[in-house]
Amino acid sequence: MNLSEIIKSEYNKSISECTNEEIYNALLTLVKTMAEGKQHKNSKKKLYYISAEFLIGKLLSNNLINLGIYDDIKEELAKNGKDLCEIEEFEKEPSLGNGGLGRLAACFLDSIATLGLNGDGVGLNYHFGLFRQVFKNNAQTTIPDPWLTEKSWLTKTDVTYTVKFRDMNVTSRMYDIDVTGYDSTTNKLHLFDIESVDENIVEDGINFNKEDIEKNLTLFLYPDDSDDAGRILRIYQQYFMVSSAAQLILDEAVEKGCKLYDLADYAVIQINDTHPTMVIPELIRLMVERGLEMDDAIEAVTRACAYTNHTILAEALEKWPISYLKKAVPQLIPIIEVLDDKVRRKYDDGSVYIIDREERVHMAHIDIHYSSSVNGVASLHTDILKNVELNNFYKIYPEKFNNKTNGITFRRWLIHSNPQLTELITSLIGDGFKKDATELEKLLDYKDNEEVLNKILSIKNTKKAELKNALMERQNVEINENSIFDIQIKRLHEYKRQQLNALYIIHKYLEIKAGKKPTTPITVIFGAKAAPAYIIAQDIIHLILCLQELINNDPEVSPYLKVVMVENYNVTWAEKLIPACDISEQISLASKEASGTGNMKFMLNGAVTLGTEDGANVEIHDLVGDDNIYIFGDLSETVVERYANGSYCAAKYYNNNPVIKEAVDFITGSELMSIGDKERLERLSNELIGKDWFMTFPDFDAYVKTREQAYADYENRHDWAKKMLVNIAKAGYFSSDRTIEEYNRDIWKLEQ
Ligand code: T68
Repeated sequence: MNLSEIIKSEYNKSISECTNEEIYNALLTLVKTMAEGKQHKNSKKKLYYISAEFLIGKLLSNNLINLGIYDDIKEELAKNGKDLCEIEEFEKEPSLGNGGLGRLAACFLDSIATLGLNGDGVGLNYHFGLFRQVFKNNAQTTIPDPWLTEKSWLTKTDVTYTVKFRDMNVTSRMYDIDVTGYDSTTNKLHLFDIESVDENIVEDGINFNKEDIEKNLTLFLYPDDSDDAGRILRIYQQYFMVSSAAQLILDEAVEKGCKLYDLADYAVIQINDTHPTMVIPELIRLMVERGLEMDDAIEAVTRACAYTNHTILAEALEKWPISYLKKAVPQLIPIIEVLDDKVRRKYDDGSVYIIDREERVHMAHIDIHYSSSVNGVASLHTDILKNVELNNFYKIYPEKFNNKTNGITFRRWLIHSNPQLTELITSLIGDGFKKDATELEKLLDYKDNEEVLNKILSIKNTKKAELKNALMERQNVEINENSIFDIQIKRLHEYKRQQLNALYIIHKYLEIKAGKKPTTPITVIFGAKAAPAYIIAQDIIHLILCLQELINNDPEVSPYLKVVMVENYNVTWAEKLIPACDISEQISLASKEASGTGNMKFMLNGAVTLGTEDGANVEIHDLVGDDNIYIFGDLSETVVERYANGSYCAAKYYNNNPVIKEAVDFITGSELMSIGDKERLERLSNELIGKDWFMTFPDFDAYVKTREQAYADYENRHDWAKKMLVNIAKAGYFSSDRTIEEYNRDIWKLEQ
């Protein structure tokens, strides 16, 4: 059936007579029907990508593009006086993820389906996702972000499992979302849920009774874990996810004739960071329950599992006290003890044990000992894992360690979010790049073509104007589309150093006040959510919002400098911000950002990176060369060394560098104090002067100098357009199709 037939049968109307909501619903039916017809034929071996997060974004356009009907539908709707963009507004964006890790999982699903691989995602059906961010009194507040509507991409299935906890059994049910490949087969994203969840238990903001597990289990992603109840709830969630996954995996394999010991011939399980780690002991437990010897079960599971590490930050590596696990899932303790015991018998280095002296279980250690692959997500990150952070493990298992530099799906981050640039590229080099992204390099032939360079600039201007309108419409903020758009969008974390950007803004504000005006005005845009329990991150948001108020209302400064923080930054915002960006801020402290994927999306859309030699920035730098990127700051070796010898003293920089002192003092000066919250601003200032754990001060001068250089170079638009073109042309390497081909070649080995 085509769209008008569906509309006829569902509503007995013609397209032009329908409301946008009715058309949206009909498009859901159309896509689901078409996707169903392209189900993967389900070959012997299957990948299960288990992740606590899938930051999928809105799906309508993406599905229409991947099914090859986007243009036709848009045209058909237009003929009937309907606008696809307006219809898209009906779709709620599910916030089933937090940041890069979750978005990566979504890009990977797109590429897995596109490459025709047999692989599904497995996660949880959070009713309220992460949270919705609302700014009040220049601070972040949080409210639930419901996304489940009566008609949606989610399909309830008949698949149910019993998941056993210490104090209760619950029934998990599988809900499916189709994952359409681009001009290819359809896979599934399986999201598990329980029926007893009660959305009404949420009181003010996002608070709820954390102990009422049957009612709260799948309410939120990352419920506040600053107290015991919150931490135990996370264990309940994780186990609920992996026990459901493990039962699904075993059932599907057995149905295909698998003998449990041969699981690895039927299933490969990619563990996305440590949140799904309990799948290892759970699979072992289930296999033993079904009659396998413990040692055989351990071998079988080890062969089938693979682990991806996304961070070297110690505080992000999960360690669960045994006492917590006992409260929720005591059945796993004997298995974990066996796994630990085997390690202890073989190695006397306590740093590789699973259970430490304080009776905590190191989840990553389970993954490394009992998986057959351990990968980092960018080449620098993997080197740091091998040589520093996980060196003790690397010495034991050199063959397990491998790098898989992250990637992004060009279907969403170019074709969907920047149709104008897509059209220009297609007109120049054909559309081969949509399937083989390295073909973008053909654009280099146009590096000196005046007409092409002008078109690239003009598309950038169009996207900037679109963003200006969106900001006016959604936030009632006016920006100048002829200013430089300098953008930093990512989770709020001290290591990502939004505070360094804020210090630059203060410095610039003071310069303008003193009469030194920038040639082209500058608009600095932020988007970031901060974990509710992460106080300093909230303080940084507060500082940025106060700067926004101060600067934008200062008639002396605002014609030259503006600051905008978008509210509730999400995938939909990213799709508008990235194509409009001139300068992409990737300024994490070297060694701390595992990879970054925003950096890739920006370069693909012709933004030039201002960044440190960190994560995938290093690879971007190698690809585009010195002339097409702005690199500053200390190298990761220096940083690692400085941490190791404990030599860093922030106060010395503060006292000896008047420019730093002036900017930091401004945080607690009268202008900001009259707008902001004394406690927050003072705490932030003290944190910087007393600690500055992520070393913003040592990089400050170089950052200012390099940023000024980028702004100066921007004045020569012709040369700037060349930099844009080189960035676009070299972005092909960062297609997630390449990343997934590598995962499959080295780890999954699925038939294509
Ligand atoms: C990100 N990690 C990395 N983690 O920071 C980023 N972690 O460099 C990388 O590009 C991306 O993963 C994909 O590999 C995350 O997003 C989390 O969100 C997270 C959440 C809870 C606990 C630990």
